[in-house]
Amino acid sequence: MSSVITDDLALAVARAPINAAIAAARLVGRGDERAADQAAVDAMRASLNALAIRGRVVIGEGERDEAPMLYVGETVGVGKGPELDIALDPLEGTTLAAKAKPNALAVIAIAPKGGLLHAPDTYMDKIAVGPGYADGVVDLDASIEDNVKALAKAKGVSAEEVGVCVLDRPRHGAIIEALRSAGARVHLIGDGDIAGVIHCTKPETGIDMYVGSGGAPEGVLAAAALKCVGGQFQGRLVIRNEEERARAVQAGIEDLKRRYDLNDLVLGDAVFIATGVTGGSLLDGVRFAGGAVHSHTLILNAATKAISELRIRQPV
Ligand code: VTB
Repeated sequence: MSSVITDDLALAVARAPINAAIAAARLVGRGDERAADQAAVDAMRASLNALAIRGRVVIGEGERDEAPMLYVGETVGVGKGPELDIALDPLEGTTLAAKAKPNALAVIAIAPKGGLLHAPDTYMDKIAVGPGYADGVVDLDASIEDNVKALAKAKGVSAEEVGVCVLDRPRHGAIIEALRSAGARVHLIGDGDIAGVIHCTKPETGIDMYVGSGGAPEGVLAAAALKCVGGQFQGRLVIRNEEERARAVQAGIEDLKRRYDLNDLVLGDAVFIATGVTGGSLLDGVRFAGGAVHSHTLILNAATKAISELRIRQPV
């Protein structure tokens, strides 16, 4: 049976991140993270509800009691059409948008029903590399030094030519130190580790590997992107207290210490779509000019292997 995940469906779904990005872009640089996020959520929800899909949010804005819109379990779409799992982050990098810093994105991934891990809202330890390496070239449980060495060897370069992206957080102090003493170049980002992971697939960014802990939901979204363009991703939930344990159990996670590979997070076909809110190394940001709004969107389809970029100029 052919996949329900067609390029036409991907194009239709793209309206959701595009509209979310445009809505959030009006609030870029205003220092109001909440307002920018809410605008993106409202626009994404309205767009999804206009689509001929039977969608279920598996990664969203939070659990039902804490998020009135796009909560986990919410159904979206007109109630006809393919049954889909939806993972979304209407504004990935709320702080980036509020401060007008690069790489704020509106992001969504879709898969046939049951195709995406329902990741709880906890941290996840992550490691990722781009395509073209033997399976298991890096390992979440190996030392930073061994991973840098293995990657350098596989790439045929010295460790000094390995670039690694890490979220700039005090909790990553030891990782950053170990990376530098192994010889690697460390690219620190303030926020947005979905973009951080995708950077590994783009040699021009100088980034070969992503390591560190970030949101588990963002881990599934990043894995969906890698599923489409190739690359490797491993992750493990970080459970720090009872509340997080309860959240994971509620999400249906049985083995809290499980190490997830790409294919455990995204089981089969998937589409990943991101629209730039602020411009950056992956996408241009939304721009208002001459009575029009310009947007830039990346659509990756694992089912058809199509990689599309959409530039839309539409009246404001
Ligand atoms: C992570 C990361 C996201 O926020 O969730 C991070 O995955 C939050 O980390 O991409 P801290 O709790 O350490 O601030 C992002 O960077 C942006 O949503």
